[in-house]
Amino acid sequence: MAKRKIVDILPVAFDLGASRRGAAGGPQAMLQAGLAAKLRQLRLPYRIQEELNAGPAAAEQAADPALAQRPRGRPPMKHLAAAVAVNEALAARVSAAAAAGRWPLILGGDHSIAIGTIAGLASHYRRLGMLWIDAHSDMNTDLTTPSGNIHGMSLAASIGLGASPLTAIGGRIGKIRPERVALVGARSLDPEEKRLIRALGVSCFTMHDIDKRGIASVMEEAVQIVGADTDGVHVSFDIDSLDPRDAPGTGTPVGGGLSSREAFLALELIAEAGVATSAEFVEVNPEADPSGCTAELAVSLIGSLLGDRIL
Ligand code: 5AB
Ligand code: MN
Ligand code: MN
Ligand code: MN
Repeated sequence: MAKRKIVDILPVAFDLGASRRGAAGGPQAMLQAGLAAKLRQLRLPYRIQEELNAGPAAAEQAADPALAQRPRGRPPMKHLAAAVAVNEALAARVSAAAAAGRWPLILGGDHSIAIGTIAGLASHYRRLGMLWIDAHSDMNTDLTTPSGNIHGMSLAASIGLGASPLTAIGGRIGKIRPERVALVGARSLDPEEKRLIRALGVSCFTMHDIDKRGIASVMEEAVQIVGADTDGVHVSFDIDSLDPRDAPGTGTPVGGGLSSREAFLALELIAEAGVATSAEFVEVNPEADPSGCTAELAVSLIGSLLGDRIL
Protein backbone atom coordinates (compact mmCIF):
# COMPACT_ATOMS: atom_id res chain seq x y z
CA MET A 1 0.00 0.00 0.00
CA ALA A 2 1.31 3.35 -1.04
CA LYS A 3 3.19 5.40 1.55
CA ARG A 4 1.87 3.53 4.61
CA LYS A 5 -1.00 5.90 5.20
CA ILE A 6 -3.16 5.54 8.30
CA VAL A 7 -6.00 3.17 7.47
CA ASP A 8 -9.22 4.85 8.56
CA ILE A 9 -11.73 2.11 9.31
CA LEU A 10 -15.31 3.36 8.91
CA PRO A 11 -17.90 0.81 10.07
CA VAL A 12 -21.38 1.36 8.63
CA ALA A 13 -24.12 -0.71 10.27
CA PHE A 14 -26.75 -0.16 7.63
CA ASP A 15 -28.84 -2.82 5.91
CA LEU A 16 -32.07 -1.08 4.90
CA GLY A 17 -30.84 -0.93 1.31
CA ALA A 18 -31.38 -4.70 0.98
CA SER A 19 -34.41 -6.96 1.40
CA ARG A 20 -32.74 -9.26 3.85
CA ARG A 21 -31.71 -7.77 7.21
CA GLY A 22 -28.40 -8.69 8.81
CA ALA A 23 -25.65 -6.94 6.83
CA ALA A 24 -25.76 -4.23 9.51
CA GLY A 25 -23.82 -6.74 11.60
CA GLY A 26 -21.09 -6.99 8.96
CA PRO A 27 -18.67 -4.44 10.43
CA GLN A 28 -18.74 -5.99 13.92
CA ALA A 29 -18.38 -9.46 12.42
CA MET A 30 -15.26 -8.40 10.48
CA LEU A 31 -13.81 -6.64 13.51
CA GLN A 32 -14.50 -9.68 15.70
CA ALA A 33 -12.92 -11.90 13.06
CA GLY A 34 -9.63 -10.08 13.63
CA LEU A 35 -9.39 -7.15 11.25
CA ALA A 36 -7.37 -5.01 13.68
CA ALA A 37 -4.95 -7.87 14.35
CA LYS A 38 -4.51 -8.30 10.59
CA LEU A 39 -3.58 -4.62 10.21
CA ARG A 40 -1.12 -4.87 13.10
CA GLN A 41 0.40 -7.97 11.49
CA LEU A 42 0.85 -5.95 8.30
CA ARG A 43 2.36 -3.14 10.42
CA LEU A 44 -0.19 -0.70 9.08
CA PRO A 45 -1.23 2.16 11.34
CA TYR A 46 -5.00 2.37 11.68
CA ARG A 47 -7.84 3.94 13.57
CA ILE A 48 -11.36 2.62 14.01
CA GLN A 49 -14.08 5.24 13.83
CA GLU A 50 -17.36 5.11 15.64
CA GLU A 51 -19.95 3.04 13.81
CA LEU A 52 -22.48 4.85 11.64
CA ASN A 53 -26.03 3.55 11.59
CA ALA A 54 -29.48 4.32 10.23
CA GLY A 55 -30.47 6.29 13.32
CA PRO A 56 -33.81 8.00 13.66
CA ALA A 57 -34.02 8.64 9.90
CA ALA A 58 -35.19 5.04 9.49
CA ALA A 59 -38.64 6.08 10.65
CA GLU A 60 -38.85 9.18 8.48
CA GLN A 61 -40.07 7.73 5.23
CA ALA A 62 -43.67 7.37 6.34
CA ALA A 63 -43.70 11.06 7.27
CA ASP A 64 -42.42 12.21 3.88
CA PRO A 65 -44.62 10.97 1.04
CA ALA A 66 -42.52 12.79 -1.56
CA LEU A 67 -39.67 10.42 -0.80
CA ALA A 68 -41.82 7.32 -1.22
CA GLN A 69 -43.25 8.21 -4.63
CA ARG A 70 -43.90 5.18 -6.73
CA PRO A 71 -42.61 5.24 -10.31
CA ARG A 72 -45.12 3.64 -12.65
CA GLY A 73 -44.82 -0.14 -12.78
CA ARG A 74 -41.94 -0.31 -10.31
CA PRO A 75 -41.83 -0.80 -6.58
CA PRO A 76 -41.03 2.35 -4.60
CA MET A 77 -37.50 2.84 -3.34
CA LYS A 78 -37.37 1.27 0.09
CA HIS A 79 -36.07 3.23 3.10
CA LEU A 80 -34.98 6.13 0.95
CA ALA A 81 -34.82 8.70 3.76
CA ALA A 82 -32.69 6.44 5.91
CA ALA A 83 -30.37 5.64 3.00
CA VAL A 84 -29.95 9.33 2.20
CA ALA A 85 -29.18 10.18 5.83
CA VAL A 86 -26.60 7.48 6.39
CA ASN A 87 -24.93 8.14 3.04
CA GLU A 88 -24.70 11.90 3.66
CA ALA A 89 -23.04 11.20 7.00
CA LEU A 90 -20.70 8.65 5.43
CA ALA A 91 -19.78 11.01 2.59
CA ALA A 92 -18.70 13.64 5.12
CA ARG A 93 -16.54 11.13 7.00
CA VAL A 94 -14.92 9.67 3.90
CA SER A 95 -14.22 13.12 2.52
CA ALA A 96 -12.57 14.17 5.79
CA ALA A 97 -10.48 10.98 5.91
CA ALA A 98 -9.24 11.41 2.34
CA ALA A 99 -8.55 15.12 2.88
CA ALA A 100 -6.50 14.26 5.97
CA GLY A 101 -4.35 11.90 3.89
CA ARG A 102 -5.72 8.72 5.46
CA TRP A 103 -6.69 5.55 3.59
CA PRO A 104 -10.48 5.02 3.89
CA LEU A 105 -11.57 1.42 4.52
CA ILE A 106 -15.35 1.27 4.74
CA LEU A 107 -17.02 -1.79 6.26
CA GLY A 108 -20.63 -2.47 5.27
CA GLY A 109 -23.43 -2.77 5.58
CA ASP A 110 -25.26 -3.38 2.37
CA HIS A 111 -23.95 -2.01 -0.93
CA SER A 112 -26.16 1.10 -0.87
CA ILE A 113 -23.44 2.68 1.27
CA ALA A 114 -21.20 2.89 -1.80
CA ILE A 115 -23.18 6.02 -2.70
CA GLY A 116 -21.87 7.82 0.39
CA THR A 117 -18.39 6.37 0.08
CA ILE A 118 -18.03 7.49 -3.52
CA ALA A 119 -19.58 10.89 -2.82
CA GLY A 120 -16.96 11.45 -0.11
CA LEU A 121 -14.12 10.28 -2.34
CA ALA A 122 -15.32 12.37 -5.27
CA SER A 123 -14.91 15.55 -3.27
CA HIS A 124 -11.22 14.71 -3.02
CA TYR A 125 -10.45 12.74 -6.19
CA ARG A 126 -11.74 14.59 -9.25
CA ARG A 127 -10.92 11.72 -11.62
CA LEU A 128 -11.74 8.69 -9.54
CA GLY A 129 -11.43 5.19 -11.04
CA MET A 130 -13.29 2.24 -9.61
CA LEU A 131 -13.14 -1.53 -9.49
CA TRP A 132 -16.63 -2.86 -8.71
CA ILE A 133 -16.21 -6.52 -7.76
CA ASP A 134 -19.70 -8.00 -7.48
CA ALA A 135 -22.04 -10.72 -8.79
CA HIS A 136 -24.34 -7.83 -9.73
CA SER A 137 -23.81 -4.46 -11.39
CA ASP A 138 -25.97 -2.33 -9.07
CA MET A 139 -26.90 -0.29 -12.13
CA ASN A 140 -30.65 -0.03 -11.56
CA THR A 141 -32.48 3.24 -11.12
CA ASP A 142 -35.85 4.01 -9.55
CA LEU A 143 -37.31 3.46 -13.03
CA THR A 144 -35.77 0.03 -13.65
CA THR A 145 -35.49 -1.60 -10.21
CA PRO A 146 -37.30 -4.91 -9.87
CA SER A 147 -37.06 -4.79 -6.06
CA GLY A 148 -37.01 -1.19 -4.83
CA ASN A 149 -33.79 -2.06 -2.99
CA ILE A 150 -31.29 0.77 -3.04
CA HIS A 151 -28.27 -1.58 -2.84
CA GLY A 152 -29.09 -2.45 -6.45
CA MET A 153 -28.85 1.24 -7.49
CA SER A 154 -25.59 2.45 -5.96
CA LEU A 155 -23.37 2.35 -9.02
CA ALA A 156 -25.99 4.02 -11.24
CA ALA A 157 -26.56 6.73 -8.63
CA SER A 158 -22.81 7.39 -8.36
CA ILE A 159 -22.60 7.78 -12.12
CA GLY A 160 -25.46 10.31 -11.86
CA LEU A 161 -28.40 8.20 -12.98
CA GLY A 162 -31.62 7.71 -11.05
CA ALA A 163 -33.63 9.54 -8.44
CA SER A 164 -32.27 12.92 -7.39
CA PRO A 165 -32.31 12.20 -3.63
CA LEU A 166 -29.66 9.54 -4.36
CA THR A 167 -27.69 11.23 -7.14
CA ALA A 168 -27.46 14.49 -5.16
CA ILE A 169 -25.87 12.90 -2.07
CA GLY A 170 -22.66 14.75 -1.26
CA GLY A 171 -23.49 17.61 -3.63
CA ARG A 172 -22.17 17.12 -7.13
CA ILE A 173 -24.21 14.86 -9.44
CA GLY A 174 -22.15 12.33 -11.42
CA LYS A 175 -19.29 11.47 -9.07
CA ILE A 176 -17.67 8.96 -11.32
CA ARG A 177 -17.45 8.59 -15.08
CA PRO A 178 -18.59 5.32 -16.64
CA GLU A 179 -15.36 4.88 -18.60
CA ARG A 180 -13.38 4.87 -15.35
CA VAL A 181 -15.35 1.94 -13.91
CA ALA A 182 -14.58 -1.77 -14.32
CA LEU A 183 -17.01 -4.42 -13.11
CA VAL A 184 -15.50 -7.79 -12.20
CA GLY A 185 -17.35 -11.03 -11.42
CA ALA A 186 -20.77 -10.12 -12.86
CA ARG A 187 -23.21 -12.98 -13.41
CA SER A 188 -26.64 -11.64 -12.44
CA LEU A 189 -27.63 -8.59 -14.46
CA ASP A 190 -31.17 -7.33 -14.98
CA PRO A 191 -32.18 -6.63 -18.61
CA GLU A 192 -32.11 -2.86 -18.23
CA GLU A 193 -28.80 -2.97 -16.39
CA LYS A 194 -27.32 -4.79 -19.37
CA ARG A 195 -28.65 -2.13 -21.70
CA LEU A 196 -27.21 0.65 -19.54
CA ILE A 197 -23.79 -1.01 -19.22
CA ARG A 198 -23.60 -1.28 -23.02
CA ALA A 199 -24.96 2.21 -23.68
CA LEU A 200 -22.55 3.87 -21.24
CA GLY A 201 -19.56 1.76 -22.27
CA VAL A 202 -18.85 0.52 -18.75
CA SER A 203 -16.18 -2.20 -18.84
CA CYS A 204 -17.73 -5.39 -17.55
CA PHE A 205 -15.66 -8.52 -16.93
CA THR A 206 -18.23 -11.25 -16.36
CA MET A 207 -17.69 -14.74 -14.98
CA HIS A 208 -17.64 -15.85 -18.60
CA ASP A 209 -14.59 -13.65 -19.23
CA ILE A 210 -12.95 -14.90 -16.04
CA ASP A 211 -13.60 -18.56 -16.93
CA LYS A 212 -12.23 -18.02 -20.41
CA ARG A 213 -9.23 -15.78 -19.76
CA GLY A 214 -8.36 -16.41 -16.15
CA ILE A 215 -8.60 -13.90 -13.33
CA ALA A 216 -5.02 -12.65 -13.71
CA SER A 217 -5.48 -11.55 -17.31
CA VAL A 218 -8.83 -9.94 -16.51
CA MET A 219 -7.44 -8.06 -13.53
CA GLU A 220 -4.48 -6.80 -15.52
CA GLU A 221 -6.86 -5.20 -18.01
CA ALA A 222 -9.31 -3.97 -15.35
CA VAL A 223 -6.54 -2.30 -13.34
CA GLN A 224 -5.23 -0.66 -16.48
CA ILE A 225 -8.68 0.75 -17.29
CA VAL A 226 -9.37 2.21 -13.85
CA GLY A 227 -5.83 3.50 -13.48
CA ALA A 228 -5.74 5.35 -16.81
CA ASP A 229 -6.13 9.11 -16.44
CA THR A 230 -7.35 8.84 -12.83
CA ASP A 231 -6.10 10.39 -9.60
CA GLY A 232 -7.38 7.64 -7.28
CA VAL A 233 -8.85 4.14 -7.46
CA HIS A 234 -11.58 2.85 -5.18
CA VAL A 235 -12.18 -0.88 -4.73
CA SER A 236 -15.85 -1.59 -4.04
CA PHE A 237 -15.90 -5.25 -3.03
CA ASP A 238 -19.26 -6.99 -2.65
CA ILE A 239 -18.69 -10.31 -0.89
CA ASP A 240 -21.37 -11.88 -3.10
CA SER A 241 -18.81 -11.73 -5.92
CA LEU A 242 -17.55 -14.95 -4.35
CA ASP A 243 -19.25 -18.24 -4.90
CA PRO A 244 -21.69 -18.97 -2.04
CA ARG A 245 -19.77 -22.20 -1.35
CA ASP A 246 -16.85 -20.06 -0.19
CA ALA A 247 -18.82 -17.08 1.16
CA PRO A 248 -22.30 -18.20 2.25
CA GLY A 249 -22.85 -15.25 4.58
CA THR A 250 -24.52 -12.77 2.26
CA GLY A 251 -28.06 -11.68 1.48
CA THR A 252 -28.16 -12.14 -2.29
CA PRO A 253 -26.02 -15.19 -3.06
CA VAL A 254 -25.55 -16.18 -6.71
CA GLY A 255 -23.90 -19.46 -7.71
CA GLY A 256 -21.11 -19.69 -10.24
CA GLY A 257 -18.97 -17.03 -8.59
CA LEU A 258 -15.32 -16.36 -7.88
CA SER A 259 -13.51 -19.02 -5.91
CA SER A 260 -11.70 -17.73 -2.87
CA ARG A 261 -8.44 -18.39 -4.74
CA GLU A 262 -9.56 -16.14 -7.61
CA ALA A 263 -10.69 -13.44 -5.20
CA PHE A 264 -7.38 -13.53 -3.32
CA LEU A 265 -5.41 -13.33 -6.54
CA ALA A 266 -7.57 -10.44 -7.80
CA LEU A 267 -6.89 -8.44 -4.65
CA GLU A 268 -3.20 -9.38 -4.56
CA LEU A 269 -2.84 -8.13 -8.12
CA ILE A 270 -4.49 -4.83 -7.21
CA ALA A 271 -2.07 -4.57 -4.28
CA GLU A 272 0.90 -5.36 -6.54
CA ALA A 273 -0.20 -2.67 -8.98
CA GLY A 274 -0.24 -0.21 -6.05
CA VAL A 275 -3.23 1.67 -7.41
CA ALA A 276 -5.90 1.44 -4.70
CA THR A 277 -6.49 4.59 -2.65
CA SER A 278 -9.56 3.33 -0.72
CA ALA A 279 -11.81 0.29 -0.43
CA GLU A 280 -15.09 -0.94 0.94
CA PHE A 281 -16.13 -4.49 1.84
CA VAL A 282 -19.89 -4.87 1.84
CA GLU A 283 -22.78 -7.33 2.04
CA VAL A 284 -21.21 -9.56 4.71
CA ASN A 285 -24.27 -10.86 6.57
CA PRO A 286 -23.42 -12.75 9.77
CA GLU A 287 -27.06 -13.77 10.20
CA ALA A 288 -26.78 -15.79 7.01
CA ASP A 289 -23.61 -17.47 8.26
CA PRO A 290 -23.66 -18.91 11.78
CA SER A 291 -20.18 -20.39 11.24
CA GLY A 292 -18.62 -16.95 10.78
CA CYS A 293 -16.44 -18.17 7.91
CA THR A 294 -17.53 -15.35 5.58
CA ALA A 295 -16.36 -12.58 7.91
CA GLU A 296 -13.08 -14.44 8.43
CA LEU A 297 -12.62 -14.75 4.69
CA ALA A 298 -13.41 -11.03 4.28
CA VAL A 299 -10.67 -10.13 6.76
CA SER A 300 -8.14 -12.26 4.87
CA LEU A 301 -9.24 -10.66 1.60
CA ILE A 302 -8.82 -7.18 3.07
CA GLY A 303 -5.34 -8.26 4.14
CA SER A 304 -4.49 -9.25 0.57
CA LEU A 305 -5.62 -5.90 -0.76
CA LEU A 306 -3.48 -4.18 1.88
CA GLY A 307 -0.36 -6.08 0.90
CA ASP A 308 -0.43 -9.37 2.82
CA ARG A 309 1.97 -11.86 1.24
CA ILE A 310 2.45 -15.59 1.66
CA LEU A 311 6.22 -15.15 1.71
B1 5AB B 1 -26.00 -6.03 -4.45
C1 5AB B 1 -31.16 -6.80 -8.17
N1 5AB B 1 -30.44 -6.44 -9.37
O1 5AB B 1 -31.76 -4.49 -8.20
C2 5AB B 1 -31.95 -5.59 -7.66
O2 5AB B 1 -26.00 -7.20 -3.60
C3 5AB B 1 -30.21 -7.31 -7.13
O3 5AB B 1 -25.43 -4.90 -3.74
C4 5AB B 1 -29.32 -6.25 -6.52
O4 5AB B 1 -25.06 -6.29 -5.57
C5 5AB B 1 -28.20 -6.77 -5.65
O5 5AB B 1 -32.73 -5.76 -6.72
C6 5AB B 1 -27.47 -5.66 -4.98
C7 5AB B 1 -32.10 -7.93 -8.49
MN1 MN C 1 -23.44 -4.99 -4.86
MN1 MN D 1 -23.99 -8.16 -5.25
MN1 MN E 1 -25.82 -8.64 -2.23
